[in-house]
Amino acid sequence: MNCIVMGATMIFVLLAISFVGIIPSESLAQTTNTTTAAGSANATSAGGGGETTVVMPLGSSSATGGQGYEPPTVTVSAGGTVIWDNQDNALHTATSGNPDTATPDGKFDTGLVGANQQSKPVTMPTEPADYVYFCTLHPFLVGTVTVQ
Ligand SMILES: [Cu+2]
Repeated sequence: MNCIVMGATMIFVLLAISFVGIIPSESLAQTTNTTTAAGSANATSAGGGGETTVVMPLGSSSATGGQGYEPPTVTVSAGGTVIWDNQDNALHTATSGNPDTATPDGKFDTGLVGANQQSKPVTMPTEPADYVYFCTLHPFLVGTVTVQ
């Protein structure tokens, strides 16, 4: 009788171990999907005058990947805020300044945004203008915030 109980326990333990092995990868995949869906929703609502979100897409750390800030240009009202949503697997920034010389001008800066992280809402200047920004780690990534 004890042997049967022991056997049944062993089977449960083995089943539990195999489930633990399976579940994390599934939850990771779900988390990634959820993040992507949320990012798309934010990008869509930006056009409607809500929160303005710019995505740093997966692959944008590659100079030849052709992935840049999405959308590359956003328009906000004076003093409005923008959130950068890093969906890439590398660190990025959105730093105002001259991308040709990779020189920040101090108008705004997300600081480093980790992979699959969002920046804090970054307050834009109040003076209407086109503000060019770039990634300090990948200066080939260039975007524009138009303040109107
Ligand atoms: Cu970058």
